[in-house]
Amino acid sequence: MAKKYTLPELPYAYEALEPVINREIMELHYKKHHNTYVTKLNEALEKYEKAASEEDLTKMIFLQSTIRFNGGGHINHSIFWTNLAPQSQGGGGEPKGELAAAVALRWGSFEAFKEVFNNIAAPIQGSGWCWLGYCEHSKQLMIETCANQDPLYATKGVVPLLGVDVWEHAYYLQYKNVRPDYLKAIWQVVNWENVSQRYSQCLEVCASCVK
Ligand code: MN3
Repeated sequence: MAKKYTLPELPYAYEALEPVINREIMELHYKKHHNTYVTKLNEALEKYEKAASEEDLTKMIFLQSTIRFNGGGHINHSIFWTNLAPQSQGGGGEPKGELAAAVALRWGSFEAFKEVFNNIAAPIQGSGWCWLGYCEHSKQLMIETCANQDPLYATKGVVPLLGVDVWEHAYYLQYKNVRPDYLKAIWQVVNWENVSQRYSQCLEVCASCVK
């Protein structure tokens, strides 16, 4: 039996990110959108397992795009919820320590980084994500975009640290068509502790590779 994926617990209440992201968006985004990715991923994996047992390669290939889309949606949103935090629980502010130093080294300052990030995220055509990631080869931070629900590591080999969902479902009910306003506001609820932990894990992995 294929593993059943489940919706991870949301680490805060639906209204906890207000006024940056309102309750209605969070509730729909988590309970409808993310939940649907999980349900469809499980259905597709079950069909894939059956197709594999029947050695039906055509069916297996046919199912791959469904697995990529819904599996990616599950991976991306599972990271996204933890990348955010209410201001009462440490959301907003600036990165500290090693991550702050790496951001300053790459973009000059935290303010400059945010500007570059938003300038890349705002014009993403259609639906997608903008990521702060870590490239294990160049050992550098980078900003990358992904279309649809393509997961960053699986499609670009870059470790995801902070993802911003720029699908309209992530902001439209509150910000309408003005994606730049959503991008400007979201920094107030970024959980830099979570992003830093992800970055530290990358450095630890790299350190153990060298040995
Ligand atoms: Mn989404």
